[in-house]
Amino acid sequence: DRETSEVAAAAPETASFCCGDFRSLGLNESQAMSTHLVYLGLGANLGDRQGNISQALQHLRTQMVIEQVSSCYETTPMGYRDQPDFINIACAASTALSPQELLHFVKRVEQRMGRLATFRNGPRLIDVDILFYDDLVLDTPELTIPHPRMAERTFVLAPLAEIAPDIVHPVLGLTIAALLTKVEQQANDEG
Ligand code: PH2
Ligand code: MG
Ligand code: MG
Repeated sequence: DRETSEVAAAAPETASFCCGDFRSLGLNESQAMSTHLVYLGLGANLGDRQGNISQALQHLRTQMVIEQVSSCYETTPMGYRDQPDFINIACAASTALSPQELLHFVKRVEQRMGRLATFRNGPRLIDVDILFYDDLVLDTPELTIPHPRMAERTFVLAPLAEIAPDIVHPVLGLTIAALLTKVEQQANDEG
């Protein structure tokens, strides 16, 4: 149209690098972008917990740029309680992997680090969970994004609130800071 051709005429060198055409190719904004901003939650409660977290971050760096890392939180186990305390962190990363590729990649990292299958919520050398993938909402038998239990989990929300308090959960419509306040109030109410 007129407006875009004027812009192109005014800046011919940059026009060829512009990605303004993606809609005509049938792509939405996120599909057209080559990288995606993802938030991951990491946890460890066996062995050298701190070392396992650092090692997992090193593995993750082979397929993503780690943009932000929270501090380490020592947390009491939720779900199944008769196990050692966890160290939990959250990180933000940019990656070109699709959601399914990312899931398979983090599973490979867990396996390469020697994680054995135990039971649901049981102890582990390392756990890497996908919390957010851009503002994608996905629900398949294999993968649910945002992480379906994150809003109940202080051990996820506290580290995440440190690096991304203002991002809005795309399903619940609340910020991470607000979700953390809520879960803390619930814990207080329950005594
Ligand atoms: N992970 C679980 C279950 N319970 N509790 C804490 N404190 N930290 C965790 O990472 C954790 C948990 C399932 O993945
Ligand atoms: Mg988990
Ligand atoms: Mg997991």
